[in-house]
Formats: sequence, structure tokens, C-alpha cells
Amino acid sequence: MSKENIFVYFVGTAGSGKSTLAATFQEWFNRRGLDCIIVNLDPGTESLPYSADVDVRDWISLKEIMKEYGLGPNGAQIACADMLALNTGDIKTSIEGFKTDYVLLDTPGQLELFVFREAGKYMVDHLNRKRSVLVYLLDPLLAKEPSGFISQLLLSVSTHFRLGVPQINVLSKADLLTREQVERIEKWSKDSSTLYEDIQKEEATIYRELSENLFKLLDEFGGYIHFITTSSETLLGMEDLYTIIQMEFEGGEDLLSD
Ligand SMILES: Nc1nc2c(ncn2[C@@H]2O[C@H](COP(=O)(O)OP(=O)(O)OP(=O)(O)O)[C@@H](O)[C@H]2O)c(=O)[nH]1
Ligand SMILES: [Mg+2]
Repeated sequence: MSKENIFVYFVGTAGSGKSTLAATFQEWFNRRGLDCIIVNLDPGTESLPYSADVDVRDWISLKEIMKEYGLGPNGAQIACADMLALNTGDIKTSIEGFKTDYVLLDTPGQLELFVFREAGKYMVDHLNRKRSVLVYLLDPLLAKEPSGFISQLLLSVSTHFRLGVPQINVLSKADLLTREQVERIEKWSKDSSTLYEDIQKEEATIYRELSENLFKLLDEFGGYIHFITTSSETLLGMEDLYTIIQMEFEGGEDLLSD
């Protein structure tokens, strides 16, 4: 390893495909002869589509917290999320035991636990804020209509606002949409005026008006409407994701050319 490693956080609403994308990205890496590790930060997960190199469940168990403190699953999730901060030092030491270029971090299913409570920010700060990037997954089934797309972007913006690290939006599980649907959403990203036109075709309600105004806000700040399209089924977008991350930190230099 010639440089400090890069931390890639996978964040998104429940079931948006975070764990699967992290696993697929790791496979893609390995196939190219590159090295990366995966850190599971979800103490409540029962099964993972990868073998975690570092696993928060070694320190925190949702079931044990429920039993020990007499909490239900939601209360215990919150307690676990807060405990993440207490275990950040151990997690960091464990990560440092691996000499790797990329560290992929799979965050808990409930986005708000990582994004809105203090522990997520604490973790980003203590692992290495300057070498961190966040991959924000837009759920395709929620993002296929203009107002749904806007609401997904708002969550993405809130995440950026909270954690303050470079962020890449990803339209995940693209294989679940038709080609026409993907092309329509991609057009919104490339030419935001088409998104505005499509919002105006929605039923005329107070919500449409709200969507129009939110669109203007997002459009004004630039960048927020952009995303790359991925699929863990077809491997679509893995190269793009890698290239964008490398651009962010290494000016586009390929690790293989080191
Ligand atoms: N068709 C298709 N299914 C996918 C893809 N990625 C994930 N899935 C499926 O979507 C479901 C949720 O995927 P996960 O990777 O567990 O999503 P997650 O965001 O980690 O879920 P939580 O951690 O529970 O919030 C699983 O059934 C996956 O098999 C994809 O690219 N294409
Ligand atoms: Mg998951």
C-alpha cells in the first residue's frame, strides 16, 4: 500500500442494496487483482452477501442488547448505533491490521441510525474524514417517478449535509427497471430541465408544487441531481464507481498502474 487507504461508506434506505453493492464491488476489485476489505457496521444483520473482514457484531450484538437492557428491536438498534462510537477505536485498530487500498463500509439498514445520530459522524471523523467518500444508494423503485426521485435526492442531500464528505449518488438495482425507465431517470440527471418538465406532468396538487420548488433548490446547488447507474446482477456501473472514487482522491490514477 503506497498511500493511506480510502474509506467508502455505502448508505441508503432499508433494502436499497448496500450490502449487495459492497459485495459486488469487492468481487469486481478482486477480479481486477485489486485489494479491498469490507467492514460490516450493521449489528442487527442476520446474514450478509459477503464474508466481513471486520464485523461490528464482534463487539455489539443486537440480540444481546435487547436481552441485557430489556429493549425492543427499535430501541436496541438505537442503543447499538450509539455504542458504535464506543467501539470505533477497536474497529479502527482491526482495519489497520489489513494493509489494503480500499475499505468498504456497509452501514445499517436504517439510514437514520448512521446518518442522524452522532456515532456515524464520529466514525467518519475518527477513521479518516479526509480519505472518506460516501456512496448514496437511490432505490430505483422509489426513484422512478419524478416526485419519488426528488424525495430520494432530499434524503441524499440531508446525508451530505450531516456527514459532509464527498458523496456519489448511485441508482442501484437498475436491472429491476425497464430500459425506458432507466433512460428516463438518466435523462433527468443529464438534463435537469427534463425532470422539471416531468414534474409538471404529475397531478396538480400542493405536493407537485412542493416538488417543483424542491427541484429548483436542488438544481440551484448543482451536482445533487447527478448519479451513476449500477446493478449487482449485471455488474453495470462498477467501473464508473471506481473511476469516480479514484478521481476524487488520486486524480484518476489507476491503482493497477502503481
Ligand atoms: N435485482 C437486483 N436485486 C438486488 C440488487 N442489489 C440487491 N438486490 C436485492 O435487494 C435486496 C436487498 O439487498 P441488500 O443488499 O440486503 O440491501 P441493504 O440496503 O443492505 O438492506 P438492509 O441492510 O437490510 O437495509 C436483496 O434481496 C438483494 O438480493 C441488484 O442490483 N439487482
Ligand atoms: Mg445491508
